[in-house]
Amino acid sequence: MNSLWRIKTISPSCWVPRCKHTFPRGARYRLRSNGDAAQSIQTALHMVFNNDDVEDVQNVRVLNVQRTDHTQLVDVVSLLRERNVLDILSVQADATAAQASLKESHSVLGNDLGPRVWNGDLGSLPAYMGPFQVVILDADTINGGTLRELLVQCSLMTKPGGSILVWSSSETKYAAGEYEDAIYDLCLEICDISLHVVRLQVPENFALKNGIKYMTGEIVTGFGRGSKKLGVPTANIRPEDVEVQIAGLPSGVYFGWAKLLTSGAQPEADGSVYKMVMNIGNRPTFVKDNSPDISVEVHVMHQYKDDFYGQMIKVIVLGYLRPEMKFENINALLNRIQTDIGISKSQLDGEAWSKFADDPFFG
Ligand code: ADP
Ligand code: RBF
Ligand code: MG
Repeated sequence: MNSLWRIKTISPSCWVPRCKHTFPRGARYRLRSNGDAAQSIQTALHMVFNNDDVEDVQNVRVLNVQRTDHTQLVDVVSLLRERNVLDILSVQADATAAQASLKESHSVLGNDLGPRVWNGDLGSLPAYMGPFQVVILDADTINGGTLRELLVQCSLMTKPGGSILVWSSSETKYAAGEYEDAIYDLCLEICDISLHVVRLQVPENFALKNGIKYMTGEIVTGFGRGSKKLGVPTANIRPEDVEVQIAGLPSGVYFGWAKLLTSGAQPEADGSVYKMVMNIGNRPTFVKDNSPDISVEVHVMHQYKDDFYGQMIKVIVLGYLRPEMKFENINALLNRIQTDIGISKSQLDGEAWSKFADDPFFG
């Protein structure tokens, strides 16, 4: 599938108002840094943007993450604006100075879309500022062991079908194998690799890398950590029942459809098919020392009258959202779970996944 198509399929609800005036086409901005950086950025942009697709490009929301080097910030923004990209958010450590350097080259009036700078680090970027269709990452921002950390954060802020472009001015800073290690449990795929740029992509509709999974298992008691009290009850499936299906899956958060099997069950429970969100893993927020105690927990998006311990549940797992993470506190975890639920709901209502509610697997 080509990049043009991807840009055209941004969900309308994520669109930002279109700017009245367009940036002059073909306008050139003085590039103050060395040519290699500009060339690498151009290569990166070329991987996703098509210059003839101006109307859609104006609706693309871009996140630019780079080191505190104002000259280069101006470069990325200039090259984006040459392609008529208007909605650009830059994240830099020294945001005040960066904003001043941007003002010199691009002025943004009133509510017009234009380059903005976020004052703070990537981790504290409010969710409402995203999600982004394109994330541009300066590889020189990445030090030592933080490639994975940055990619985790970026992947959480990228729309399905969107791209993360990692560029460097000298040569590709990391080998392909290092990217593979960094993203093995992220909702990302390596799509293009060139000497100066790597393009990673969030799969369309968060589709699982190795295809849909069908699972049937008995609901057992969990770890009594009271997820019901927190408003998110999770039916724990006996891990042995789904051992084969979860074998190749990373710990993390999935979504799909679920149905309780009611025949012979006590008490008789609602046997309709409902949306579900599922966590596979060892709950690092609560459990220390990498417990081998893997749980498979399903939150069904329905208010049942009774508990249904001991009953069988069938689930179809369709999409993968994110790896399991260690949160600072329960509130942070609950906030993220609410986001997971929201994304899952809208995905399951979409064309790709809604039909699976009627899958013959559910009988
Ligand atoms: P446990 O630690 O035993 O899993 P929870 O607080 O997670 O306890 O509650 C889970 C139980 O709540 C499930 O096993 C099920 O019987 C019941 N339950 C009621 N409504 C739901 C729901 N919408 N999704 C999942 N489980 C639910
Ligand atoms: N626990 C974690 O420690 N980290 C997570 O990232 C995490 N994500 C979850 C996402 C969803 C949608 C659900 C339902 C649960 C998640 N949990 C996570 C598990 C949570 O800690 C667990 O439900 C409670 O500890 C109760 O067992
Ligand atoms: Mg539970």
